[in-house]
Amino acid sequence: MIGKFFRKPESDQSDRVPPGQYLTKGFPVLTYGQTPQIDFQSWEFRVWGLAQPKTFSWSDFMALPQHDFTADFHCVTRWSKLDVKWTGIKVTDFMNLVEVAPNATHVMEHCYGDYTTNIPLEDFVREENFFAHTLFGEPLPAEHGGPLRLVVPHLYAWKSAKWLNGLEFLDHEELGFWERNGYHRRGEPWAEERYSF
Ligand SMILES: Nc1nc2c(c(=O)[nH]1)N[C@H]1C(S)=C(S)[C@@H](COP(=O)(O)O)O[C@H]1N2
Ligand SMILES: [Mo]
Repeated sequence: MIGKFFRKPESDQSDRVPPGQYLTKGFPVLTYGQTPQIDFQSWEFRVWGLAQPKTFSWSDFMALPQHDFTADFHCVTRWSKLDVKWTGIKVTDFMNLVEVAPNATHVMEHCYGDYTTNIPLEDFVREENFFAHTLFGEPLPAEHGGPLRLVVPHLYAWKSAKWLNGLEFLDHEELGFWERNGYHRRGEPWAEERYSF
Protein backbone atom coordinates (compact mmCIF):
# COMPACT_ATOMS: atom_id res chain seq x y z
CA MET A 1 0.00 0.00 0.00
CA ILE A 2 3.04 2.25 -0.11
CA GLY A 3 3.36 4.51 -3.11
CA LYS A 4 0.80 6.92 -4.40
CA PHE A 5 -1.14 7.45 -1.18
CA PHE A 6 1.16 6.37 1.60
CA ARG A 7 4.60 7.84 2.13
CA LYS A 8 7.55 6.93 4.26
CA PRO A 9 7.87 9.70 6.82
CA GLU A 10 10.11 12.57 5.76
CA SER A 11 13.06 13.10 8.04
CA ASP A 12 11.76 16.23 9.75
CA GLN A 13 8.49 14.47 10.55
CA SER A 14 9.80 11.05 11.43
CA ASP A 15 10.00 11.86 15.13
CA ARG A 16 6.24 12.41 15.06
CA VAL A 17 5.39 9.11 13.36
CA PRO A 18 5.10 6.12 15.70
CA PRO A 19 6.83 2.84 14.78
CA GLY A 20 5.18 0.82 12.02
CA GLN A 21 3.05 3.74 10.77
CA TYR A 22 2.95 5.39 7.32
CA LEU A 23 1.86 8.93 6.54
CA THR A 24 -1.22 9.60 4.48
CA LYS A 25 -2.23 12.97 3.07
CA GLY A 26 -5.88 12.11 2.67
CA PHE A 27 -8.13 11.33 5.58
CA PRO A 28 -9.39 7.74 5.26
CA VAL A 29 -12.74 6.88 6.83
CA LEU A 30 -12.58 3.90 9.17
CA THR A 31 -16.01 2.82 10.40
CA TYR A 32 -17.26 -0.56 11.52
CA GLY A 33 -20.77 -0.78 10.07
CA GLN A 34 -22.96 2.06 8.85
CA THR A 35 -22.67 5.77 9.47
CA PRO A 36 -25.56 6.42 11.85
CA GLN A 37 -28.26 8.90 10.80
CA ILE A 38 -28.45 11.47 13.58
CA ASP A 39 -31.33 13.86 13.85
CA PHE A 40 -29.71 17.08 15.04
CA GLN A 41 -32.82 18.22 16.91
CA SER A 42 -32.85 15.18 19.15
CA TRP A 43 -29.06 14.91 19.63
CA GLU A 44 -28.16 14.50 23.27
CA PHE A 45 -25.25 13.39 25.37
CA ARG A 46 -25.50 11.50 28.66
CA VAL A 47 -23.21 10.64 31.54
CA TRP A 48 -23.99 7.80 33.92
CA GLY A 49 -22.50 5.05 36.05
CA LEU A 50 -20.19 6.39 38.76
CA ALA A 51 -21.11 9.98 37.99
CA GLN A 52 -24.15 12.07 38.80
CA PRO A 53 -26.43 11.17 35.85
CA LYS A 54 -26.88 14.13 33.52
CA THR A 55 -28.06 14.85 29.99
CA PHE A 56 -26.43 17.57 27.91
CA SER A 57 -27.86 19.31 24.86
CA TRP A 58 -26.01 20.66 21.86
CA SER A 59 -26.28 24.17 23.28
CA ASP A 60 -24.74 23.00 26.57
CA PHE A 61 -21.66 21.96 24.58
CA MET A 62 -21.64 25.14 22.50
CA ALA A 63 -21.77 27.24 25.67
CA LEU A 64 -18.41 25.83 26.76
CA PRO A 65 -15.17 27.54 25.60
CA GLN A 66 -14.38 26.72 21.97
CA HIS A 67 -10.79 26.07 20.90
CA ASP A 68 -8.83 25.20 17.77
CA PHE A 69 -6.69 22.08 18.02
CA THR A 70 -3.96 20.61 15.83
CA ALA A 71 -3.38 16.92 16.47
CA ASP A 72 -1.75 13.89 14.86
CA PHE A 73 -4.01 10.92 14.18
CA HIS A 74 -2.75 7.32 14.23
CA CYS A 75 -4.90 4.40 13.06
CA VAL A 76 -3.87 0.92 14.16
CA THR A 77 -4.22 -0.21 10.52
CA ARG A 78 -0.93 1.72 10.08
CA TRP A 79 -1.86 5.05 8.57
CA SER A 80 -1.08 8.29 10.35
CA LYS A 81 -2.18 11.78 9.46
CA LEU A 82 -0.23 14.69 10.92
CA ASP A 83 -1.57 18.15 11.79
CA VAL A 84 -5.29 17.51 11.60
CA LYS A 85 -7.11 20.78 12.39
CA TRP A 86 -10.18 20.59 14.56
CA THR A 87 -12.42 22.90 16.58
CA GLY A 88 -14.25 21.85 19.69
CA ILE A 89 -14.38 21.63 23.47
CA LYS A 90 -11.68 20.47 25.86
CA VAL A 91 -12.54 17.34 27.81
CA THR A 92 -11.24 19.09 30.94
CA ASP A 93 -13.72 21.97 30.47
CA PHE A 94 -16.61 19.55 29.98
CA MET A 95 -15.58 17.51 33.01
CA ASN A 96 -16.02 20.58 35.21
CA LEU A 97 -19.75 19.99 34.67
CA VAL A 98 -19.61 16.32 35.66
CA GLU A 99 -19.58 15.04 39.23
CA VAL A 100 -17.53 11.85 39.11
CA ALA A 101 -17.44 9.51 42.11
CA PRO A 102 -14.02 9.28 43.77
CA ASN A 103 -13.78 5.54 43.07
CA ALA A 104 -14.23 5.90 39.29
CA THR A 105 -11.16 4.63 37.41
CA HIS A 106 -12.37 3.88 33.87
CA VAL A 107 -14.68 5.27 31.22
CA MET A 108 -16.72 3.52 28.53
CA GLU A 109 -17.33 5.73 25.50
CA HIS A 110 -20.77 5.14 23.95
CA CYS A 111 -21.93 6.24 20.50
CA TYR A 112 -24.87 6.51 18.20
CA GLY A 113 -24.68 3.25 16.26
CA ASP A 114 -23.64 1.30 19.37
CA TYR A 115 -19.86 1.43 18.97
CA THR A 116 -18.06 1.44 22.32
CA THR A 117 -14.46 1.84 23.38
CA ASN A 118 -12.89 1.81 26.85
CA ILE A 119 -10.32 4.17 28.29
CA PRO A 120 -8.74 4.67 31.72
CA LEU A 121 -10.05 7.82 33.41
CA GLU A 122 -6.57 9.35 33.51
CA ASP A 123 -6.13 8.85 29.75
CA PHE A 124 -9.55 10.41 29.17
CA VAL A 125 -9.20 13.52 31.33
CA ARG A 126 -6.13 15.06 29.74
CA GLU A 127 -5.57 18.66 28.77
CA GLU A 128 -5.03 17.80 25.06
CA ASN A 129 -8.18 15.69 24.59
CA PHE A 130 -11.27 17.26 23.04
CA PHE A 131 -14.74 16.84 21.59
CA ALA A 132 -14.69 17.97 17.95
CA HIS A 133 -17.52 19.39 15.86
CA THR A 134 -15.42 21.06 13.13
CA LEU A 135 -12.74 19.60 10.84
CA PHE A 136 -10.48 21.89 8.76
CA GLY A 137 -12.94 24.74 9.25
CA GLU A 138 -16.02 22.83 8.08
CA PRO A 139 -18.77 21.15 10.10
CA LEU A 140 -17.49 17.67 10.98
CA PRO A 141 -18.70 15.40 8.14
CA ALA A 142 -20.97 12.55 9.23
CA GLU A 143 -18.50 9.91 8.06
CA HIS A 144 -15.80 11.42 10.30
CA GLY A 145 -18.11 11.40 13.33
CA GLY A 146 -20.32 14.48 13.02
CA PRO A 147 -22.01 16.09 14.75
CA LEU A 148 -19.57 15.33 17.59
CA ARG A 149 -16.67 12.98 18.15
CA LEU A 150 -13.97 12.54 20.73
CA VAL A 151 -10.29 12.99 19.83
CA VAL A 152 -7.63 11.41 22.07
CA PRO A 153 -4.38 12.23 20.29
CA HIS A 154 -2.04 10.14 22.47
CA LEU A 155 -3.80 6.82 21.77
CA TYR A 156 -4.62 4.94 18.55
CA ALA A 157 -7.61 6.47 16.80
CA TRP A 158 -10.07 3.70 17.60
CA LYS A 159 -10.26 5.38 21.05
CA SER A 160 -11.44 8.58 19.32
CA ALA A 161 -15.10 7.63 19.19
CA LYS A 162 -17.22 9.06 16.38
CA TRP A 163 -20.87 10.05 17.04
CA LEU A 164 -20.10 10.02 20.74
CA ASN A 165 -23.23 10.39 22.86
CA GLY A 166 -22.39 9.04 26.28
CA LEU A 167 -19.79 8.39 28.94
CA GLU A 168 -20.20 5.61 31.47
CA PHE A 169 -17.95 5.91 34.51
CA LEU A 170 -16.75 2.63 36.07
CA ASP A 171 -14.63 1.44 38.99
CA HIS A 172 -13.08 -1.35 36.88
CA GLU A 173 -12.06 -1.96 33.28
CA GLU A 174 -14.64 -3.24 30.82
CA LEU A 175 -13.81 -3.83 27.17
CA GLY A 176 -15.31 -1.94 24.26
CA PHE A 177 -16.13 -3.23 20.80
CA TRP A 178 -12.65 -3.56 19.27
CA GLU A 179 -11.06 -4.45 22.59
CA ARG A 180 -13.39 -7.47 22.88
CA ASN A 181 -12.30 -8.38 19.35
CA GLY A 182 -8.57 -8.46 19.98
CA TYR A 183 -7.44 -4.85 20.06
CA HIS A 184 -5.25 -3.74 22.94
CA ARG A 185 -6.91 -2.45 26.10
CA ARG A 186 -5.02 0.86 26.06
CA GLY A 187 -3.61 1.36 22.54
CA GLU A 188 -0.56 3.58 22.95
CA PRO A 189 0.99 4.01 19.47
CA TRP A 190 4.58 4.73 20.56
CA ALA A 191 4.61 1.39 22.40
CA GLU A 192 2.77 -0.28 19.48
CA GLU A 193 0.00 -1.49 21.76
CA ARG A 194 -1.97 -2.75 18.77
CA TYR A 195 -3.46 -6.10 19.67
CA SER A 196 -3.95 -8.13 22.82
CA PHE A 197 -2.54 -11.36 21.39
N1 LIG B 1 -18.44 5.22 16.52
C1 LIG B 1 -17.29 4.83 15.94
N2 LIG B 1 -16.17 5.49 16.23
C2 LIG B 1 -15.00 5.12 15.65
C3 LIG B 1 -14.94 4.04 14.75
C4 LIG B 1 -16.15 3.35 14.47
O1 LIG B 1 -16.19 2.38 13.68
N3 LIG B 1 -17.31 3.79 15.06
N4 LIG B 1 -13.74 3.66 14.19
C5 LIG B 1 -12.52 4.05 14.93
C6 LIG B 1 -11.30 3.84 14.17
S1 LIG B 1 -10.73 2.26 14.04
C7 LIG B 1 -10.59 4.88 13.66
S2 LIG B 1 -9.09 4.66 12.90
C8 LIG B 1 -11.12 6.26 13.67
C9 LIG B 1 -11.25 6.71 12.25
O2 LIG B 1 -11.75 8.02 12.18
P1 LIG B 1 -12.06 8.60 10.74
O3 LIG B 1 -13.05 7.69 10.07
O4 LIG B 1 -12.58 9.98 11.00
O5 LIG B 1 -10.76 8.61 10.01
O6 LIG B 1 -12.41 6.35 14.29
C10 LIG B 1 -12.60 5.51 15.39
N5 LIG B 1 -13.88 5.81 15.96
MO1 LIG C 1 -8.53 2.49 13.22
